[in-house]
Amino acid sequence: MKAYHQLVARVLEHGVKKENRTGTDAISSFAESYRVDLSEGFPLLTTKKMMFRSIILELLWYLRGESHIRWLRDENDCHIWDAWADEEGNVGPIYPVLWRRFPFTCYEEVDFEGVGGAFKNDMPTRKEFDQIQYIIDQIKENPTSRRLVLSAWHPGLLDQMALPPCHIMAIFNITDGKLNCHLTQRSGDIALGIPFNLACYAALTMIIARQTGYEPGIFAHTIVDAHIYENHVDGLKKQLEREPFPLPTLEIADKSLDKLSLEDFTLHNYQHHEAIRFEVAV
Ligand code: UFP
Repeated sequence: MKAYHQLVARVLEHGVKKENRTGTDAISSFAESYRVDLSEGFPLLTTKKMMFRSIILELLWYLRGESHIRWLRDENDCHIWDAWADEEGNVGPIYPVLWRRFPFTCYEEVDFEGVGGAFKNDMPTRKEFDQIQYIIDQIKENPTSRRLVLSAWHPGLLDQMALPPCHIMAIFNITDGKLNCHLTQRSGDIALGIPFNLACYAALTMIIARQTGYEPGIFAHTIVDAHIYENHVDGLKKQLEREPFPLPTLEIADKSLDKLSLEDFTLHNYQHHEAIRFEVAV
């Protein structure tokens, strides 16, 4: 995939060395973006082996709405979130909770039968909002909407989260009969995180397209702090020398959103180069 290789090359060329909260320095470039056309295939990198199973499991876990990783870790033997969870597997109100049960306070007026008759008062009540279902419903009812926003940034809950969300806002958009998605990411690890994030949101766009009857269109990605950790530079340079294979395709079963499981995702013709080991900066 050219777009990813060009992104890596740009950050290597223009990035400047920056300290960060991890012990490993990185070279960072501000506000990088790229786009891929989902009609050309499923954007899973071919110049290194990608963990397709983990990508889909992580996405299915996001869609479950839970504040712990027990389904991922214990039932599916997938350990990508272990480093951020406590022993019981709790990670707090991160993506799954924010996507499916975004907590908020509602100040609607409530009628009371009081002495002297009915009166109105504003009584704050706690509610939860399913952003994914909202987006699906809105696409069906109002496909020209420019308000198809999935937000994972909740300032009031940051101190309860294992890791403040990195991919913080996805905006879906129907143009020319196709479902596009633009993702804003506040911080992106180019070697490890970005290939995962790209494949995850491409699959999410395909799921939502399937649920609403549209063809998937463009996935566009803006990464505000796009960085390459110093110990990833050699691996990425090696990866840039590899010739990409044609993209695989992803087939998703025609099922309702909450019935989807790993077996419903079939990857066809995934040809890839061998894996490259990159250390995670925790
Ligand atoms: N990171 C990603 N994508 C993710 C994710 C984390 O690139 O989906 F969860 C990387 C970005 C950064 C680190 O290198 O993890 C998070 O650190 P910080 O919160 O300091 O930005």
